[in-house]
Amino acid sequence: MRASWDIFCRVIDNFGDIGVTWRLAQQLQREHDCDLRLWVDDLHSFHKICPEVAVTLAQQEVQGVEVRLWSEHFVLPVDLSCADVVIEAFACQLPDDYIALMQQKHRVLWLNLEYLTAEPWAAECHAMPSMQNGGLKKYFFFPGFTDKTGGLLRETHLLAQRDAFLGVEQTRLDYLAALAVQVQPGERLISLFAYANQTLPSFLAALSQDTRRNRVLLLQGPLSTEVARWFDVSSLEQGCEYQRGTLTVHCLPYITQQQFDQLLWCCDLNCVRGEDSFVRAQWAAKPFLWHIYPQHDEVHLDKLAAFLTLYNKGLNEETQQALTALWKAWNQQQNMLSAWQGFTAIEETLQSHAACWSARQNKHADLATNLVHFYHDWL
Ligand code: TRH
Repeated sequence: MRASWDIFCRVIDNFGDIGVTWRLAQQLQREHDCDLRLWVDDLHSFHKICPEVAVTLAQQEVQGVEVRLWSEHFVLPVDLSCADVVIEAFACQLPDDYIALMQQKHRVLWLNLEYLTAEPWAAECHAMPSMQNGGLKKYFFFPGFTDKTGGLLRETHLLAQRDAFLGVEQTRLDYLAALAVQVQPGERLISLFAYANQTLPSFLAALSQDTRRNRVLLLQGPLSTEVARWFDVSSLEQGCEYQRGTLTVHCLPYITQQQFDQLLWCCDLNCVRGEDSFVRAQWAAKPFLWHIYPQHDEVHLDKLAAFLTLYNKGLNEETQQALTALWKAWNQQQNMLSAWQGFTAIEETLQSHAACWSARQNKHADLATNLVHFYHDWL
């Protein structure tokens, strides 16, 4: 009998919550023969990264996954049954009526899928139960970078698909041509996906005064206004390119998650943010620059430092310092010029390190597999 899984996702303010839960829902359904229902409270955000989603339908099937619209004070359909496994993504607070269903069903595995962090305390809290009303237990499930955590989202064939894509240069050129991007010989191709960042002008200046030409592919998001201002134009037109010095910038449309992965595979440096693109950049096995989701009291800087402590292992002192300086400048709005020069000096080392990191992380069981194993052990 196939196990039924409900994943509840509340879109906070960007795409990561739906980005993570949509990938997870697809993988559980495709690779682990689960019956999936993905509950999302914002179909408009979902539609931007998955155009097949119809924003007007409260219930629909997308790529084999049942997608249901929910909201905070959601009245459950009368015939709704509770799933065998319920994933409350990022502590999104399940509807009270659904919790009542769980209490009636009694035997239901309730998991809180936490945000990804490399901080050591996550491994200590991973898989810990917390007693809830009505005799229910909720388990805290922490993604992570070691076997003591829930692992990272990684579809079974992802790295093989990456290698096949990059194995034929024409595939890469065709992908870029479809985005109206022609890379010139010797250019560094950079994807840029970040939050609003005061140090963006200094980053663009550094890229425009470089000894090597830089071609930046700008993803949809808050940076385009600032980039337009830096080029002294009112807005960036998709399909156009903007040049200053050794810098050329293209503004991309919204692309699907699969296209997003392929973009990261094409580039020489990936500037990513949040959680999902941060993980996908690691599977792209290219040097990357992470703009962490800013939090109050700068607690996000502890998360950043914890990841760098892990990632820097195996790099010599000079490389560690240069990488840390670049990430620090980007995340703490410091001038990027000297940090960028430091990065270009260690770029080759980082290219081989990124490949090693991806291969090392690939040795850990992935998040979906760990969730399914956790369920089977719990039964
Ligand atoms: O969008 P984000 O900033 O999401 C953030 C993080 O998840 C953060 O942890 C969370 O606290 C906050 O939301 C509420 O960054 P992230 O995590 O990289 O998710 C972006 C997703 O959007 C990722 O799956 C890639 C996808 N994407 C596309 O597929 N196509 C696009 O064109 C764009 C711009 C994004």
